Amino acid sequence: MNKLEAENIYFEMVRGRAFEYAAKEHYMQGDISGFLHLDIGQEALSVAAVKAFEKGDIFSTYREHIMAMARGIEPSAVMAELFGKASGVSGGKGGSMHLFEPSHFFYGGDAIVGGHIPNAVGCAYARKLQGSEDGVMVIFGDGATNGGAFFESLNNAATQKLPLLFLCENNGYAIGTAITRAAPFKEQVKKAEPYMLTYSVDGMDAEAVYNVVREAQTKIQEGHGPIFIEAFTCRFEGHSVSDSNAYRSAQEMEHCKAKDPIEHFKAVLREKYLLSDADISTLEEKAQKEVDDAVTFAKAAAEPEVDALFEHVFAEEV
Ligand SMILES: Cc1ncc(C[n+]2csc(CCOP(=O)(O)OP(=O)(O)O)c2C)c(N)n1
Repeated sequence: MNKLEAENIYFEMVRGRAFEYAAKEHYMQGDISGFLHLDIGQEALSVAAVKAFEKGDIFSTYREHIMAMARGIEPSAVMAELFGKASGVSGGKGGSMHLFEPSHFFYGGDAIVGGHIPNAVGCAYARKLQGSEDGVMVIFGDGATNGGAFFESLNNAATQKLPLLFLCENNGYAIGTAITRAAPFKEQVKKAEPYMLTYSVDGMDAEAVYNVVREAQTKIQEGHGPIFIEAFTCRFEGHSVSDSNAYRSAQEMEHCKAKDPIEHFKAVLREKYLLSDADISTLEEKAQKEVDDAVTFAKAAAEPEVDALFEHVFAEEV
């Protein structure tokens, strides 16, 4: 990655974290309802993977606000969606877990854990038939790899040699269940090894994530077929805002927070890309301003019209 890309990734990671804290605050104040899954601690993966997967379609997990913004969806449109407003990215009818924007090739969030993985297989199959070389990336948590749909998807993608990148965000937990209690081993990459080329990466290291995703997309564009990446991450908050996170010890949380991806990447910016403290502060202030503006926009935005309930219920005829 070059200096400009590194600056942009840092900016988006910081903006993502500020966005998540603002969303949490407004959830507590009752401005946001429904589910709210925060991505604090996992920003390196959410930003760097999406930035590295430059072209092509992205199917994301429901922990997706930062990924949607990294794809180019405006923070105001994401925040307005959380507030349930008509100018939200899904018209205020999707909420936190359903940020869809086909014009950005972003098909985000599925309330059924792993339910989006077969959808990505279908999309990759369609893209292959259409002769597109860009590829499809599907992002999911470690918990999703225990479902049958995941194994069927691996099998289909490998058999059909589909242009599909499976990206597993292994934060060690599915709600409060440690992965080691739900699967026989910690590394979910082992499940994909018999089917396809696999990589493991430190998901708290933005540069490492960027490089491995970029390498995988290049291979996919060259006709290599499907690839699986497992990125090890750590979420700093509970599963959702209503989860008290009581199942993790103070010691475990301390260990987790010591790997803060923003602090880690800030050091990279200083040492490798020679950014000064003033340069870094400028990026941080700009990020906070964008989030403040997004909240102001979302608060003032209009509610959806009642008639909007009847839109997007059935597919339009093609
Ligand atoms: C098929 C299905 N089973 C169970 C649930 C309830 N559920 C919602 S989120 C979740 C945990 C998912 O964990 P993971 O895939 O690791 O993602 P993470 O929350 O860690 O990002 C579960 C079990 C669901 N929504 N769908």
